Amino acid sequence: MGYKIAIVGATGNVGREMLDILAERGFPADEVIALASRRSQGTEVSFGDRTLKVQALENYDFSDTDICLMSAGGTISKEWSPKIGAKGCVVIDNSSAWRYDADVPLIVPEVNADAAAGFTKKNIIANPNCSTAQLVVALKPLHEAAGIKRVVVSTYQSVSGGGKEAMEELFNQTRAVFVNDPIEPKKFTKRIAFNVIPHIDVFMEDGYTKEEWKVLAETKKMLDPKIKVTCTAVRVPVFIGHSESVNIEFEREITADQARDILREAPGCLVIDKHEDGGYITPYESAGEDATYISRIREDATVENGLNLWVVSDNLRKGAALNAVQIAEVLVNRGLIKPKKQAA
Ligand code: 2RA
Repeated sequence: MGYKIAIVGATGNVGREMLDILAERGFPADEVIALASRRSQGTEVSFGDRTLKVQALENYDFSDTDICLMSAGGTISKEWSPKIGAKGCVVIDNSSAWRYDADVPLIVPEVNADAAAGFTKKNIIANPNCSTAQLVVALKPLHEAAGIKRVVVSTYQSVSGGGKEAMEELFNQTRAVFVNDPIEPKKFTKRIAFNVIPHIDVFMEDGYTKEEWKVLAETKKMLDPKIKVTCTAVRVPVFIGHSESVNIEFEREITADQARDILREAPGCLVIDKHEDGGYITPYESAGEDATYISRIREDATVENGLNLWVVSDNLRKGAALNAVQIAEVLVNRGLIKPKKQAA
């Protein structure tokens, strides 16, 4: 007997990707239910070679559902995750609503899969922000090898992180530039076509943005609270794939060659690092792929034990849907949950 899985936000960028990844990886599901707001009721979404009719979240009874993959934003998650959890269905939530709650594990399976067992307090597990997920996949094996003291991250985040409307805005503005139409930013605060915007999510009192704060808070929660992290998060005119320039200071000596060898063996990492034209990865090439790619591994001679990396991943996959499905796989493969139908 397999599991019954519900996807909340099934019509969105990440929801659709979740359905694709469940099908691709042959997740042991007997039934997959697509849910969204009443507005999307009746819409069709694909799941492998099947088509699912979207049902309204408000009318769905989670009593016999085992796992809910939720990607519907923080407000919906705040309201619905506790209700769904109370029905004995484990919510794996992609929003920031629960990530910093001490009773909710925040999980990247390559980094802290053991912590997933702590889901029982609220029946909720949080999926990290896209820019943090790929970062910690690359940092974890290096931290184990040489102890990370401080990380300076600059992100180059694709518009798909802002949803379907953000992707449409890049497309429409790019077209408008060529045909000389007026450009009116809607979703973004400034023009995104042929531009970059150093602002993602809301501003906080200290001048950092919430996106930048998430990178440090989540890295500390998942990897090590002692690591110092600072971040500048930037939106770039790329459809899919987040890139990060990462400068790391270690406790102990680690050479670029040693780091390359460690990352080559590390789960989830793929090193593409030839010192020649094109011997590195770009976000365009990461789209549709599962790996966290690491290129441009270099020693930073301006600090003691310093390294620079270029880290790229598909933000809709490792940064969201893939990581959520991998968390569900941890629950299943470690026997942390059993299908309700079998248990009855
Ligand atoms: C972004 N971090 O790229 C968001 C998506 N989770 O805007």
